Amino acid sequence: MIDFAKIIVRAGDGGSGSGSFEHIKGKRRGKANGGDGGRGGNVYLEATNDLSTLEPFRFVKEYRAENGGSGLSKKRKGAEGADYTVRVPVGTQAKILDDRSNIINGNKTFTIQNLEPKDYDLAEHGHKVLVARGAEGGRGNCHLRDEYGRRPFKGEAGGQGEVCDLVLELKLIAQVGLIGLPNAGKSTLLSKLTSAKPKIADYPFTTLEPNIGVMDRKQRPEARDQRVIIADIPGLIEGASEGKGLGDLFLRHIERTRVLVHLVDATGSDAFGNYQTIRQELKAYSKELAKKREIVAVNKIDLAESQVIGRIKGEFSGKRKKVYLISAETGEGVDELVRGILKSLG
Ligand SMILES: Nc1nc2c(ncn2[C@@H]2O[C@H](COP(=O)(O)OP(=O)(O)OP(=O)(O)O)[C@@H](O)[C@H]2O)c(=O)[nH]1
Ligand SMILES: [Mg+2]
Repeated sequence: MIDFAKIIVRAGDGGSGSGSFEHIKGKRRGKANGGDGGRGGNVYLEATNDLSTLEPFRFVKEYRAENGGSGLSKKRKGAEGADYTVRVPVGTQAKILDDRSNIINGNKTFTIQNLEPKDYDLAEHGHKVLVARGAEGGRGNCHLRDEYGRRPFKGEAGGQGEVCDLVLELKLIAQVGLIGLPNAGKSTLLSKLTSAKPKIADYPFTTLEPNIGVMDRKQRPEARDQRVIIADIPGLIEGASEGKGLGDLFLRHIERTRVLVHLVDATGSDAFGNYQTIRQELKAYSKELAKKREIVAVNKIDLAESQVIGRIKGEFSGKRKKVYLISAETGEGVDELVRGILKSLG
């Protein structure tokens, strides 16, 4: 699931002012009557419930509003450029990149500093923000004088519309986050709980971007009328909170979840130690995240010896931690885990 996108937005340039003179029979030139150029259109971002990913922005990176029309004779103003509204999913945060906030073009500097704040939180359907302002049109020669006080032949050039780079970021608002070491079986579990079809493979870092699935009555009759959104993120490793591996890039996706399901691989050499490693990383990344309610599920019990499973269970219960024993592959124990998840969501 795409969660980041970088786009360029270009507001419309102002139309140029007209350089026009009245035609009067018998006279070489009448009064200057060139109208002003029209204003360039603005670019807006608008939050909508009709989109749920930033996927469309993978293909189209540039969005522009229309330029203003040139001024016309008889003091007629050029047409205003049409605005452009970029529709983004609700929950998108947009950031204007600093390094492009000043755009030098010729000897003019265009700033977007008057567009405060520079971070936008498009949290509700219909939220709309201005991200690039269209430029004013140039004045027509009926409004201009040269240094000798005469009307010039030409109108003024229009201004240049603002251009900026925007980073869009979508926080997936899932209620449940699946965490664990790479290869623990997170994606397998997601595919068991929801209709999502994430890539599953027997090597670490199969999941490179978060997957999201919806658990509803169709997949799990226990869910009845509840729809539970579950996020599967890339595996975490020691040092993840400092940027090792991939996981930390995606931890922010589970910051808003209500419950974490921590998957521990029963076939690993040190299941409890592995569990503690991930807990350390969570703590180092964010205290809030570490405080979140957590359900521990020991996975791949179909592969592990029952003695090993017993030992792992013992290690957790020694620390007063209840564990669910499951096989995401065969489905064993998954019903009970689902009930545990639903219960913890209240
Ligand atoms: N036998 C068995 N294999 C499992 C079980 N759960 C997952 N697997 C296998 O373990 C491997 C890793 O599973 P994934 O679901 O891709 O693991 P992941 O945690 O999403 O891994 P990353 O995305 O790399 O972090 C795959 O080959 C799965 O088929 C299980 O309960 N039993
Ligand atoms: Mg995975």
